[in-house]
Amino acid sequence: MKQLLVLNGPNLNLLGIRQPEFYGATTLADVEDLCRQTGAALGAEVTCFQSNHEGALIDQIHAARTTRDGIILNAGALTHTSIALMDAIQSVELPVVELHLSNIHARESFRHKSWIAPVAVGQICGFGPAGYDLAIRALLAHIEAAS
Ligand code: DHK
Repeated sequence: MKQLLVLNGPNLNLLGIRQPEFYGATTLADVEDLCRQTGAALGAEVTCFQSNHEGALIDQIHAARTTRDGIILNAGALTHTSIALMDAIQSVELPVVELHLSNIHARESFRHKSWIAPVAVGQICGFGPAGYDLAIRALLAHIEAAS
């Protein structure tokens, strides 16, 4: 059974409350349930983790190196600033799908830059919580094709 990690970064614990015009009304708990259900339907085990702290996310990426087959990462605003997260992804050599609820390319210009994109398999953005379902499917297809 494939093991996937869904990592959510800063402020995503406030999903459902925070700026619903961008991030929707679905809570993080509901998003994580959706991820686990999609994974189970596709024969994968999904583990979820959220932190507001860059180092905690990096620790999770490092730990995933020997325990997971791939990562879905919504790094929140760290997407646009964190070379450390980019380096962590490059260091573990796991496939990563970059995920955003909102369409970052249709928002402020500072959100157009992603430090995750160059080290990700691909990016899914703009589809709200359904993006997590798409990301799990895309990641599993990538892992299957690579094996
Ligand atoms: C989430 C955030 O918190 C923002 O900082 C990003 C991303 C976009 C999202 O759409 O999920 O710019």
